[in-house]
Amino acid sequence: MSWRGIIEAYRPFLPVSNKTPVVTLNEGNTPLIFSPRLSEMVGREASVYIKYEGLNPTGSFKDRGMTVAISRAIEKGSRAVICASTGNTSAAAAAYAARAGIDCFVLLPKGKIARGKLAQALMCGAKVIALRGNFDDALRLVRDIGENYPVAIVNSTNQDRIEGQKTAAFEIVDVLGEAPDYHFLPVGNAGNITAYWKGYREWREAGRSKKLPKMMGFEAAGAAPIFHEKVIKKPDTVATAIRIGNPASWKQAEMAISQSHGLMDIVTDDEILAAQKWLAMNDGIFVEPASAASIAGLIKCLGKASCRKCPLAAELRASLLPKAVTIVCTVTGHGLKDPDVVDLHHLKPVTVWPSRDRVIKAMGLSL
Ligand code: AN7
Repeated sequence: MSWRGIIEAYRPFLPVSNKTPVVTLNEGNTPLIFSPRLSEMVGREASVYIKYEGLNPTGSFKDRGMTVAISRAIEKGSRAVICASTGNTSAAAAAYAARAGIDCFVLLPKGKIARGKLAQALMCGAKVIALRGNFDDALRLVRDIGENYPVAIVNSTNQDRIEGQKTAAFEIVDVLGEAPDYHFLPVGNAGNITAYWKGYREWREAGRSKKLPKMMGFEAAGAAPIFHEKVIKKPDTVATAIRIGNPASWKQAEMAISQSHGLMDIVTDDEILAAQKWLAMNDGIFVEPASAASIAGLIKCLGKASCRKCPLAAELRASLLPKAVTIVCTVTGHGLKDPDVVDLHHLKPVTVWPSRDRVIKAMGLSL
């Protein structure tokens, strides 16, 4: 039977009943792609897999949570939803709200949303309000408005979002037949790392796996409140999706890290861009900058010395790594979301007149 979205696939584990009207775009069931080169970089028969969440219907992992959040909002009689967003949540909310035939309001930091995401929200009919402020201002206002007006909040402060997003962990265990040893994720509002940890624990309780992964979260260096243990007033990073200074799921993320004996660390914009380029050039997987934070994090850990608190680096140093270590890196959003980033990589086409000789020369071949 064809795939009908995460609610139909994992219904007993989600907060839905037979009465819930399912609003779906057939999200989920995204590929888990083996990366030969990353595996080789880790060494010792390691297997590194990329969970490619950019292949969801709106191009990010947000669709998993949004199918549950919008379905439940409709069930409760909501006729409008609202979210604060660095872009991807707004694209998903707009799409699922359009599908459900309800209004969608999104509050965004002006000028800090990747072009593709803004286009998606506008095209799907959301009322887009650009704030002269940052994401944290937007979330504060959304919480206030959601409490005082008849609009349902679909940020990850809404538990239905976390419930939907945990299904990515289910899928990984179902494909591998066991949980990985390490799971690398970018961290912004910290909803996703919370959701994965919940998913891994529930799937183990359901008897689908024996172990739990160490959760490895990576914030952008200029927007790293959890790492620095303080609110960042003016977060800044090239990875606009994770430009967040006061994450909603802060405490839950700290729990996931400590319970799993994992790590919360930072990656610089240069490391993020280098990892984004590396993944595109070596694995053919083009992701948006924020998504590359998980890959940058893995590469940082492999640099051993630089990552003192890192359990993976420690295992590598001490040669303790189980021989066939399994690592999953989630890449959260598609590269097409943020096409302008190509300029930061100084990549552009070669322009020539349409003659055979010019083209042959441009190809680098001899005439
Ligand atoms: C590509 O869209 O917060 O730690 O408003 O778009 O669960 O927040 C996006 C976050 C990682 C971080 N990668 O996930 C939003 C928003 C991408 C993202 C994250 C986001 P969380």
